[in-house]
Amino acid sequence: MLYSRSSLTIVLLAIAFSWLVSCDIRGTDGVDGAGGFNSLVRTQHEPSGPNCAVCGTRFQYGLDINRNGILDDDEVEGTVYLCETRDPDFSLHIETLIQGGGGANEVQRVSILPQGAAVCGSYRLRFGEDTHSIPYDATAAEVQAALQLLPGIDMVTVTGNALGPYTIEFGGALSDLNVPQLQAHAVNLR
Ligand SMILES: [Ca+2]
Ligand SMILES: [Ca+2]
Repeated sequence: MLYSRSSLTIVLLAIAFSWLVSCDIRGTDGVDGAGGFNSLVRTQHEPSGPNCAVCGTRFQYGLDINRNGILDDDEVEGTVYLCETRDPDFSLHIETLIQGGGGANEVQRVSILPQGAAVCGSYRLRFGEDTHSIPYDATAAEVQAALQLLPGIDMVTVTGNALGPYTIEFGGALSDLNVPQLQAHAVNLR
């Protein structure tokens, strides 16, 4: 995460303090009462969109009016977004491990660099046409499914962990062929 634990704590304390002050101000309505309700904060991953350009974390806070230990939607008093702002220095590195032909299937490897650091975003792989957007933490099976949707690929075998690197062996109609190297496209990772 971009935000260190200490700065995050400061932000949350600031939220809690300003919220408590506002509670005091309207406290004369008597509804909340001196017995008080527990204040709760809930966090959620915020995807790319109008609130965060790429992604981030959504913090919502409020009083547990119905005392169920959960901050329900109708108990939310306010929302704060902490958005990822790291420099877009991620890239896809694609290399050919085994050149296909002469009895060998082509094997290529796709790595997200710096490895293991991405926290959100997506990319596309191009082989004649672009795949749909592949999430930064796609499993090998998801990468394989995305590639096999392309008209130029009927079968590939993808292995590797989520976050990569992914090893891709071309099979099916592309068995034993020297195929073009995959290309990275629309890389939008953080
Ligand atoms: Ca509740
Ligand atoms: Ca090749």
